[in-house]
Amino acid sequence: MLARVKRVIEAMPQEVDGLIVLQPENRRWVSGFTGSSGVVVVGRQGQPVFLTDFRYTQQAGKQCQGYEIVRHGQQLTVDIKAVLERLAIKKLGFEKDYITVGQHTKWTSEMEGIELIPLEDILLDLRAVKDPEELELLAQAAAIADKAFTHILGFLRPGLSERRVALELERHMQDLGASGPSFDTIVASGVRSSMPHGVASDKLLEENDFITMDYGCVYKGYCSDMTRTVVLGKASPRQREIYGIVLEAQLAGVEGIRAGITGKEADSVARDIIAAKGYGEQFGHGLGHGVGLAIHESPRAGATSEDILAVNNLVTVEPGIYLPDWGGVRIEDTVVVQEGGCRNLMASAKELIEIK
Ligand SMILES: [Mn+2]
Repeated sequence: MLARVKRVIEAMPQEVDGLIVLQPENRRWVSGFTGSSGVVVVGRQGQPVFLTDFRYTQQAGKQCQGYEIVRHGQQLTVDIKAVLERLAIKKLGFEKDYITVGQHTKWTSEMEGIELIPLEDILLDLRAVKDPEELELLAQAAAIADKAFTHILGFLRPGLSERRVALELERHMQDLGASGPSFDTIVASGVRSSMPHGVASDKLLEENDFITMDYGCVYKGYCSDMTRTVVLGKASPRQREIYGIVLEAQLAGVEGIRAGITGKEADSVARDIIAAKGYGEQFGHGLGHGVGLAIHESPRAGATSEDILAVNNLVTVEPGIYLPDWGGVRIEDTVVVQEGGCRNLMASAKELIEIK
């Protein structure tokens, strides 16, 4: 993990001489620690320190390679302060969007002599560019989601509840090695498919329903994210029409992804197609988002995003059309940004599938 620590030190703004990291995905990324409690302190010089309590000291010793492990007691702030003094850190950067007011107040009163400096999430930016090891885990997480889709096609039938379908997807992914779903599985059928985030309900699947399944898994800490919409039975002409527009937008969206463009430019490729067919207002969310240790991370691809896509960013491409009281369609892949194009991690078919 010291290669990542080095990247953090390089990215540290001039005004700080050290950084404290508590946000779970940031902490995991920079230290390798998979547990739920611990504090990372990185200075410009010296060995990085991982503070944790009795429950996690053995685990931290194994996982946080290159770190000094400090077992803290009841007075965590006192122990943090001792580490800061040892590393000669006087100006401490912290994750301003993660630390609570309560935490900050406590630090201010208990860490006299330390200047606390709120920072933008520099680790989030670093995490956006995946290394080969991360890309491999993300590809495996994606492959598990793909296999679950193949499985579910043989499982869907009228009379099943959406919740049962969600459970089947999740169970299948866990059978294949996933630790769990990467977010609350969305199974939205019939008119419910017009809700972009219709988490699986007790509604029963009915003949001629659109079924939108948006789901993914966590594999060794890394998330996958995909969406497919299928028809139970035979598609109506209207269902074919709407599906066809979303598919055209999605294919063009994937085709348009490449390093160097902004999130806004990526978004507009798909959005222009949907808008030209008169459904711009019914595509009310962004094209996609980064994926990694967290299900939603940098970069953002949306109508206002100035994020610039870089090689080895992950980004989802997930246009949709949602028509209240009728239904909706979304199709989503997760792709790896490359020079001049992208590599799609998802292999599942996107032509309209009718479940007979
Ligand atoms: Mn997504």
